[in-house]
Order: sequence, then C-alpha cells, then structure tokens
Amino acid sequence: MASSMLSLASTSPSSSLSLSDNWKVKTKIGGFGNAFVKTKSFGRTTMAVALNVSRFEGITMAPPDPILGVSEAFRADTNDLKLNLGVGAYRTEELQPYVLNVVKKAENLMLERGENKEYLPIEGLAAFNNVTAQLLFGADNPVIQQGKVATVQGLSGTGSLRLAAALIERYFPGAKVLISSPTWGNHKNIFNDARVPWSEYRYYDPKTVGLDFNGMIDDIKAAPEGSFILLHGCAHNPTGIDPTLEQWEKIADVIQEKNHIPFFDVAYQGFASGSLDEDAASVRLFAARGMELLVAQSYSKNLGLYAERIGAINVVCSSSDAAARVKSQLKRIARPMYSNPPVHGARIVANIVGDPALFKEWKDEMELMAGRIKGVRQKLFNSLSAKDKSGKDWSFILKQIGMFSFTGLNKSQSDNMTNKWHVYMTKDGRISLAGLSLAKCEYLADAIIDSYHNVS
Ligand code: PGU
Repeated sequence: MASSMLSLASTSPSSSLSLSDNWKVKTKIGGFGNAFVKTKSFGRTTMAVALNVSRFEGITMAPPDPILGVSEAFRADTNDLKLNLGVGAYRTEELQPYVLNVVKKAENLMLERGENKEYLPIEGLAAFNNVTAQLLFGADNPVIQQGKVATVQGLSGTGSLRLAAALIERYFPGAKVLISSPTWGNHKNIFNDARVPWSEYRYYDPKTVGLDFNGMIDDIKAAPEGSFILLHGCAHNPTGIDPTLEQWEKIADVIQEKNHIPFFDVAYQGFASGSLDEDAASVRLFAARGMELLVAQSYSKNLGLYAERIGAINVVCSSSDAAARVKSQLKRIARPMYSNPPVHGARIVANIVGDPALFKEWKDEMELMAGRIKGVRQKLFNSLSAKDKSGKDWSFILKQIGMFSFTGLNKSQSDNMTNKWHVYMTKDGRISLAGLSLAKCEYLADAIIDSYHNVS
C-alpha cells in the first residue's frame, strides 16, 4: 500500500514530493485549508506546492458502465415517454419494480423468528448452500449425493464468477477462458480484473439472427487443450439464443474431447422457460457425463433479489476429496476480499426453497413473470409485423428467449432510439423486454422501425 501510494505521488504531474515531504508541507502551514503556498523551503525540497491539487490527479474519469450507466442516463431524462430497456430487471405492467410476494412472506417469517445478525461462515449460510446446489443439479443428482460439489455462497452472480476467476488464475496459471461473442459485458471485466486471459468463440450469426453453431464448435475445438469454456446455462445474454439439447450434447462432446473445463453462468434459471428444471437441463447434461465443471448462480432475476447480492459458485469435482480442497481454497480467496457474505438474501432463498408451500408459490410467481415477458415479446412482434410495410421478417424476436431481445440494431440506430425516442438500451442493440409493458409495445415498434429503416 505504502509503495503504491508513493509511486502514485511520484507519477503525479502536480508534484514530485515524497509522501513524507508533502506531509511536512501540510503540517507546517496548518492543514489542508490554504489554497496555495508560495515558495517554501523545508530541508531537502524547495518548490511551489499547490495544496488543493489532489494526490489523485493522475486518475482519469472512467467511462460510464455500458449497462448500469444506461440507467443513470435514463434517470436524468425528463421526457414522459422515456422507457428504460437497458438493465435486465423485471418490471410490472405498470413498469414498477417488483418484490415477489413469496419474498415478502419469507422476510416476515424471518422477522417473526427474530433471527440474529451474526457473521456467516466464510462459505456462507449452510442451509442456502445446500438448497442452491439442489436447485441447480436436482436433489437426487449423484454429484450431490456423493458430496462432489464444492458450493460457496457468493455476492450474486458477479461475485461468484469473480471467485471462480480468482481460482482459475491461482490454480490454472495461463489457462484461457473462452467466452461467447457477444456476451454479457461484465464477463470481460471480470476476467480482466482477475488477470485471466480470455478469447472469444463465435456464437451469434447476424445473417440468420441465430446461433453460429458450427463456428462455436470449431472455435471450442481450436482452443488450447484444458481451456475453460464459459457457457450461458440458459437465456443467453444478450442474444436470447440458446443451443438445443442436441446441440448441447455436441458441445459437451467437443469439450470432453479437448479436456476443456465447462464453466456455466446461470443467471436466469426459471426465467427462460418458466421452469427451474428445464432451464438447468444444460448443466445437468454435462454433470451426467461425469465431467468436472464450474457453475455460477444468481438469484437477482428469478427471485428479484437484485440488491441482496445472493448467488453461489459451485465446482463439481470428480471426488468429494477434491471438492473439499477446492472449497477450502475458495474460502481462502473470499476471506481477504469481503470476509464473509451477507445473510439476508441467503435466508430468503433457504426459507423459500426449503419450504414446499413457499417453493410452489415461487414457481407460480416465476411463471407469471416469465409469462408477462413472453406476452410483451409476442405483442412487440405483432406490432412490428403490422406496422412495418417493408416485408422484413421480425420472427427472430419470437425465437429468442429470456429477458432480452437482440434487435440487430447497430450503435447509431441504438443512439437514435435513445436520442429521438427516449428508449434507453445498450449500444449492442439489446433491449430488456422485462422493462417493457403491453401498453408501450406500439410505441417501441415505431421507434425500432424508424431507427432500422431511417438510420444507417
Ligand atoms: N451473468 C449474466 C449472464 C447476467 O446477465 C448477469 C446480470 C449476471 C451474471 C450478474 O448478475 P448479478 O446481479 O450479479 O447476479 N446482467 C444484467 C444486470 C445488470 C448488470 O450488468 O449487472 C444485465 O442487464 O445484463
């Protein structure tokens, strides 16, 4: 720390004083209040020092986040027509945030029980870790029965991915992670931050607005043996295009042939199809082959627990012994970063999944949410097809699943959506249908048609 602060000072354009020199300056003239000191001499150093020039002068402004930055821009827009389709967060038909009834019930139960706020163990709440792995793999899955899964509670999907990235960096030095092109924007940040090299595999074919399956297979084959292959378990973000079960089998074949390690990101279990089991089919197919794999989970979307930061990293190992060692190392990575995870969301999940009545209520509510999204998807398609007289085929919108639609709009067209129509979306052409209401579909269709045909 000290050395990095010193180097910060020495690279600062405003001063070449050492940390202790600066301290002497400040103490001599009585603190930080004075704006400037003319020339002063304090032993070794004689120079003019601008005291109100920050020690952080060398730090440049970071660009806004491509996804979360869209919400900031949306909040600043005062136009009544504005529509936020940037972030993947569920809204009601009235475009309001939604707290699931089953979550409120679980929270009431927790209050009644008067649960304490003691620290959790580093690996998180045991009851949560048990149910989250069961939800993912199925309670009777041999990997669970045989204790082959190392599960550690993480700070939602992002934090769980980050733990896994740190594990890869530490124990597979030089190993590459292959990510889909395109993918969720934060994947690249996560691996960059963890200093894990990554490259892309082909995934989306703009010509068919579908999966480039052959490209994907070829790129996975061409990757250095023992690479990590990052796969979206369901509802691929941003394209909304998932492989079929037959295609998943072929993907698993190639990964096995090349001794790669599959690494699933499951952020939408239950949200793609409305069924928790169907949406976990890809992960279970790989586990059934006896493969070792990593799976990051998130409860942001399917339980609407965005701000509770609740998720998990699961590492399926070929033995329970290896799983115990992996878990111990995941804990070792977590401890200096955040010590131990928050308890509230973990208790909510554990209470809901562990109680048959609440679990059923959750599934019903999730079906409702997934159903509302399917409804606006259909209405958007209908509106586009009715209004657009050019003959363009918009049916790809119906083929995509999950929260998003990948419209194929380019950056200028997406800019037009925002600047002219006040429709906020990411610049890759993705819109979150979870932020759309039936009432706004016609307006959105007008905006898309205008942007598609009138902006190049
Ligand atoms: N993985 C994928 C594929 C995601 O889409 C997201 C969320 C996450 C992981 C992480 O979500 P957690 O809340 O950390 O569990 N993507 C959303 C949310 C906004 C964001 O970028 O974080 C999105 O709009 O793409």
